[in-house]
Amino acid sequence: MSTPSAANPMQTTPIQVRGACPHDCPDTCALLTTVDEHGVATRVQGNPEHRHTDGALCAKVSKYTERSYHPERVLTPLKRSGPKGSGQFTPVSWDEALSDITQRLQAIAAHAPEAILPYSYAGTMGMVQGESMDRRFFHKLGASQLDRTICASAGAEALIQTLGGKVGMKVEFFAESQLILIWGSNSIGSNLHFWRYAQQAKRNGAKLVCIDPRKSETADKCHEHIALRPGTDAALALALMHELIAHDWLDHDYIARHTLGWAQLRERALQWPPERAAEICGVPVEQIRQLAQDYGTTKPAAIRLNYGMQRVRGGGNAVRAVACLPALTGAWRHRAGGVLLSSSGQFPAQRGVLQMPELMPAKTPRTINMSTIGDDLLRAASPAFGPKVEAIVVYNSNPVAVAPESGKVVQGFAREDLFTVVLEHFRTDTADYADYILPATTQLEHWDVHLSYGHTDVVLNRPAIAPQGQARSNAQIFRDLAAHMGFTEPGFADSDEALCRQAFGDAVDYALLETQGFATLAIPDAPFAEGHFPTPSGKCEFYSARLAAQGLDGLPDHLPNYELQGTDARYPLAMISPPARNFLNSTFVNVTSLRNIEGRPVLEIHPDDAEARGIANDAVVRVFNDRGSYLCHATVSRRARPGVVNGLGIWWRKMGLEGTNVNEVTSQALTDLGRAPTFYDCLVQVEACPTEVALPA
Ligand SMILES: Nc1nc2c(c(=O)[nH]1)N[C@H]1C(S)=C(S)[C@@H](COP(=O)(O)OP(=O)(O)OC[C@H]3O[C@@H](n4cnc5c(=O)[nH]c(N)nc54)[C@H](O)[C@@H]3O)O[C@H]1N2
Ligand SMILES: Nc1nc2c(c(=O)[nH]1)N[C@H]1C(S)=C(S)[C@@H](COP(=O)(O)OP(=O)(O)OC[C@H]3O[C@@H](n4cnc5c(=O)[nH]c(N)nc54)[C@H](O)[C@@H]3O)O[C@H]1N2
Ligand SMILES: [Mo]
Repeated sequence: MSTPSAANPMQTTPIQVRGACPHDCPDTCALLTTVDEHGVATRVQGNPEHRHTDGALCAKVSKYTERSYHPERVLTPLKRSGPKGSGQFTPVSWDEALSDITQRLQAIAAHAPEAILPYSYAGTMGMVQGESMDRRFFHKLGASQLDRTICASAGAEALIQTLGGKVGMKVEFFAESQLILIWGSNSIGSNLHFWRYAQQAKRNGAKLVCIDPRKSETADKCHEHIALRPGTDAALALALMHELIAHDWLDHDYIARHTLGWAQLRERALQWPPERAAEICGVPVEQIRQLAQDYGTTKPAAIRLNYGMQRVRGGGNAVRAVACLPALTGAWRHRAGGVLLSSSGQFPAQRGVLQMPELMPAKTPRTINMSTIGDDLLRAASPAFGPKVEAIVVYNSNPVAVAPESGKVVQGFAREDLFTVVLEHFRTDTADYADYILPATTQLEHWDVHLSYGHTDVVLNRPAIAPQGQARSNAQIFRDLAAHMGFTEPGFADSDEALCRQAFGDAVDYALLETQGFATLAIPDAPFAEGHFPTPSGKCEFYSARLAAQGLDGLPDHLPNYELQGTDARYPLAMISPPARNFLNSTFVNVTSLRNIEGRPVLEIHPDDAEARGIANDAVVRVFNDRGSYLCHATVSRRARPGVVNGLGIWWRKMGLEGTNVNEVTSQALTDLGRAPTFYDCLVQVEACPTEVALPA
């Protein structure tokens, strides 16, 4: 006999519910969750009907039930009962938590609403649980605005200046390319469904080239690996242009009709003979010449450009330089040619409807950059900064683990006079500093709708199971807070499902989303075959008058790292900190089966650099600079290039050695464009650890 499930009282047999993967990943997979007759989710699979997901999920999301039913889920509101950061909490009722939070926020708003700061990123990429009722709430409150720069804004700004928006090739057509440059991406780990198309191309004879300082798992599977120094991609791209010009591998007709600033770019590129770039990039000049020949003579040629190159001082310029390449060779003429960094600008999202900026006070509140939260939480009131931050409401993010220069971030969150509310699934490093932790639902338990930054389909997420314990969706929590505050605008009454419908309005067929689970946007296969770039000129802008008007270089150039190797004898090693494959930023670190695969926090170091420091494989090492120091285990490996160490991230601090992680040493300096962080522009020293190490409990 079967009993009806909790999510669906009519259900008496196992069912499959269509959903969307919420994680910060370009793939935005369509999910199928099997729910048994007791309302328990027993399995999460990829939807085989969705062409990009193709029935396959990554290792992480295959474990989604393990994460959702994790014994350490926060299932009731919790109030701090010990010192800040101690992680001591007592369960309280929703009513007590909401009433007290309301009073605290009202008291601050009475003198300085901008002293309240929301802090969120893409823990869920859902438009409803990530950027709807929360924004309405903070707009009405008059809180500070948050500049959400921690991941992608350097590249986004570069694309906007060059191509006119976050637009590019359709991911499926990589399968038809004859040459694919995978530039700054470990796609096997972070963009699996693109990688499947690249594999198809490889089987059809395409050449795959990986451009990455680290010999990543993706580099292992490509025909060629160009292991350049971190932060030197613009130099490489300019040398490629030099060779395209020198050998006349140019599409003169395309350049004449669909580009702007060719004469200026040509002059700039001619200053970059391959020898000059080889010196800067630290790669053989022959490798650059060969790459130029491959790119100049293979058709169709495609570039999967990604975030690896952006996390340095010149990250924006590097993206600008690479984004110019397909217009020089006319690669855009073919649907399997061009470049893809992000597809998210192609979606007709109705952000104004969802977020209601009209609720903001007449004087627009200040904006605080999330990437400098370490400094900003420690800043005193001043005419330039405005009021000191007195309250922070964190959701969909774990800043204590992921933001740069964590020593300062921790100091800020530890302030006794900072009122902190964290909406979470788990007691993360950030939640440990909360005054209140509010239990949030997971993707299996709430409604949402998703765009993607790696394909061009909208995906709907229906709840598969009832909320666990007393968990509420983010949107519900902000609706509840609005009610306690006495906000009466009708926008505060919209249900989560109503918000799903508002996200794209009539621009997407909602009935199709309901029946099929996803809907494909109508976009031409080769969007820029005839130009029509969404820039002011309608052309690919090699020269950006908009940048020049801001007093910046109108042309892309190579900007050396802030922390340039060889300039500080104390810190001779460049450190990059790309993600570990089985984590997603700091998400999944507490999922035992995935953590067991990663083992423990590691620093990959080249055998020569290890030997010079007397560091044996697996030894505990201290990684340090003037900002801080952290401990981890050395992996002596040729995955690291000489002079560069790879600190794989992003571990929860409390699960690392001595309660630290890689962001102890990263800096708060910002990129050339887009005000983004420079995680991979970081000099360190590494030493075998002389002392006994405190291991996590
Ligand atoms: N499994 C997994 N998937 C993820 C994530 C995750 O944490 N884990 N994170 C998600 C998020 S938030 C994002 S933003 C995307 C990121 O997705 P991608 O941008 O594809 O990033 P990664 O896979 O981290 O690959 C970055 C690669 O760039 C290399 N790199 C570092 N510095 C440089 C440089 O100066 N130049 C070049 N050319 N390469 C460099 C690194 O060694 C690394 O292999 O992935 C998403 N998907
Ligand atoms: N050193 C170094 N640091 C980095 C990076 C790097 O490469 N190197 N990468 C950077 C990048 S690309 C990014 S995008 C950032 C990412 O940083 P974050 O955006 O902070 O991402 P996560 O660490 O995954 O934390 C997301 C949190 O959101 C929570 N969450 C998920 N869904 C929900 C929900 O529905 N409701 C609520 N309330 N919470 C939810 C999860 O439990 C998780 O704790 O980190 C950056 N930090
Ligand atoms: Mo990211």
